[in-house]
Amino acid sequence: LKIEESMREALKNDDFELYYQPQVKLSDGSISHVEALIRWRHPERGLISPGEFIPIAEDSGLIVEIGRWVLNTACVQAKHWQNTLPNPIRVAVNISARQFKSASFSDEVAEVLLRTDLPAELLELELTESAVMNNVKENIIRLHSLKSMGVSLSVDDFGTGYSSLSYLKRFPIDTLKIDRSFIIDISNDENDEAIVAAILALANSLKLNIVAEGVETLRQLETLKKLGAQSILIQGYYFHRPMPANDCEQVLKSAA
Ligand code: G
Ligand code: G
Ligand code: MN
Ligand code: NA
Repeated sequence: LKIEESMREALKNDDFELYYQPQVKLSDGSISHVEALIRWRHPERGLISPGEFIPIAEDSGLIVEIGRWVLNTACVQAKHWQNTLPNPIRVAVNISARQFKSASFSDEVAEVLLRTDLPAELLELELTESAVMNNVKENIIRLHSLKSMGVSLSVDDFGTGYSSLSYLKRFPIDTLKIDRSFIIDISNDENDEAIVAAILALANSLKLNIVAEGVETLRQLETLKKLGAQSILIQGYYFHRPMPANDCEQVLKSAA
């Protein structure tokens, strides 16, 4: 309960912050996508990673409020970049299962786009594979209602859940994010390489975009290139770590 109270305090005191991690196009090094990642700047404990507090926020329901703050902050930032950068930058926001399931979620998305005057194409919503694959019938309706506003939809942590491939075809999604666990050993483990190759083939035939997450080394990058994955986006420490908005803006400016 203690941590729950301090999360409420943090919302009031503006102690949360969004970091941004660029996604780099493998073929030409350009950047037109970034993922927003929440951080908690705790007055005593310093920077706390979301892995520590998001699960607690989910259990307590506070994720709905935190999620609203994240969505609003990311849209304000995306609007700022639309006004100040020469190329369009799409900002991806993580949506927890609980947020996605709440009845008012798509209204909230519509409202924040209107209020921040952000074109819907500049917002991407990242849903985890497990969130999307529960209650498939309901989710297809939810996803269509979001999609009809013009936002992009991506499936986070792809490959870790139990995606039914036949459902995948019926979901109006744009992007699969290959989970980091398949990338870590991709250059040493033939099985991981085969799995990634299969995901690439699947994405290709379903006309989905791909983001490879957690690319840390040149070897991993070379293996992805070898698999013919020129059109994919690379998100990982090899290129950029998540960073504060101002630092990210400098990266976006120099990549433009
Ligand atoms: O940035 P980092 O690797 O520490 O993030 C850890 C986890 O926290 C990731 O699974 C990420 O999806 C999740 N996460 C980061 N930011 C947000 C957010 O704004 N909302 C939600 N729901 N999850 C987030
Ligand atoms: O689950 P989700 O994909 O939303 O979370 C992405 C998380 O992965 C972020 O917390 C981010 O900090 C982390 N991340 C991004 N790139 C790398 C990387 O190259 N290596 C590692 N270990 N983590 C990464
Ligand atoms: Mn994510
Ligand atoms: Na992920």
